[in-house]
Amino acid sequence: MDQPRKPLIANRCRLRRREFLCGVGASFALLAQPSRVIAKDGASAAQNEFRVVTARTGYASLLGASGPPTDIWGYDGTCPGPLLKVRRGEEMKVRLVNALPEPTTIHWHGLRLRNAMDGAPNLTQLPVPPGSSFDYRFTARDSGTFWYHSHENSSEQLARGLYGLLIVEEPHDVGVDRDIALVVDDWRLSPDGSIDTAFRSMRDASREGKIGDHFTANGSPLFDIPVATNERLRLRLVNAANARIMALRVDRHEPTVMALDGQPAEPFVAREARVALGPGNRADLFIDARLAPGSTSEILLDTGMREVAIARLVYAHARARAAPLGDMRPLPANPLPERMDFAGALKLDVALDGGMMGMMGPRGLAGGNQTGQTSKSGPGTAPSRQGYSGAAIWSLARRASDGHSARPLFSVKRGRTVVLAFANRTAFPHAMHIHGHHFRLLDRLDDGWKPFWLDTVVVPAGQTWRIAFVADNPGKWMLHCHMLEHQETGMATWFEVG
Ligand SMILES: [Cu+2]
Repeated sequence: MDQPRKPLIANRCRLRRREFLCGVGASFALLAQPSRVIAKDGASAAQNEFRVVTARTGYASLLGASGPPTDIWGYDGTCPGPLLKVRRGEEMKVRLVNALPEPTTIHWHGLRLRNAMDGAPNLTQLPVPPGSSFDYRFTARDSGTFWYHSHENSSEQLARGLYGLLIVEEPHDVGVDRDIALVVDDWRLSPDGSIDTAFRSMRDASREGKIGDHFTANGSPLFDIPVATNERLRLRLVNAANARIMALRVDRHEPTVMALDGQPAEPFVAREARVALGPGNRADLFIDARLAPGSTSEILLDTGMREVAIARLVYAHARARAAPLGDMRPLPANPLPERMDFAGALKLDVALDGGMMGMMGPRGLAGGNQTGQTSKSGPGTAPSRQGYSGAAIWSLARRASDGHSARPLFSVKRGRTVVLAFANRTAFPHAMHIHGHHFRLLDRLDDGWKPFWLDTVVVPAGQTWRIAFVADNPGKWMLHCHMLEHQETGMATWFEVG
């Protein structure tokens, strides 16, 4: 059996440790540190239990089978990366090996896991230098649709393909015939099919972020989903784009929204068969395939100018059964807080400012180093970055930060309810993402809330939206815009649950 190169956890170079302390501040001594990868034949039994995921260069057929392949960065060299699956309540053990030319981490988006495994660089762990590895190990508390992606130099590393799907399986069968995921992305490609490497553009960052015009689902320009008449399909949608809000429509079908951002919702029929997902958002749809055998139906992405097919439901020539299945039962609940104490809540106004038509001026980011990105923590130091590195274009609660500054936005005792009012005073929408917790979106006029949970919410320009959550997961958690160019130019902070 082929064994991947195994890291030796015990081997830590003293010199490099000293560099950590000098280079990025003594407080980071407390952060979990990566291990050096040592090429070695054979491995201990304990190491075998980890699923090794290597961040490396690879290829993807973004232009389809007939087009030239595109050089990407991907987990195990593929985009999306390998599908990771675990059953609820079980432990996930992933060893990230960094074979990239620059540092990286993995963030497990939407998972309410223990803080040290969250992958927030310089907040919960040191970035993993090239040639090193990091062991992620956590229990999956919630079943649902999640994804994992780089959280270091995110705007470039995600745009190059470093993301994948993570499914936490329900404790019992949910009554579908097929379970298909569509990880949707938009790419900016050069005419020869290669990824446009003009990352960190001030122009993109000060507007809606980097928007691509080449669309893929699961790395393919048109992904075919086989179905049969009267089957029930579970469709897991993930928006993996840097900045685009994906407005999707399933033609000639009536999808029911069963879960959002991994958490079961009170099922509801999607209006006009449309679902809009901000960057990072997921939706689980149940779709009864009611067209005639041999039919084909499209899943369309609305660019605002036109609709583009990104996938198709391709019907078999025979029926699966004589009639569709009966009622849809809600997905099994996850252990989320049942109530919130609004009277005793910490309430905070979080102003979102900056950007084009609200420009703050070119200041440096508060906290952290001025590049905000570049790790000095190991060999193969990241190449010098062009573009906006270190510039403050946006602010969150009147501070422009890279998300690991010395001071948290707030500190809260474990178990307290937190209400945040995101006041978007900019000319662009922002996808506000909170790590380690799911929140309720509050109604505009009263203290009711929407019948679903989210970990990322798109706050439209000029509007104030309030969210509430119980800060029940101890540690240091990022709160940032998931439009990655915004995140990297000021719209990021963190909070502490004690
Ligand atoms: Cu934003």
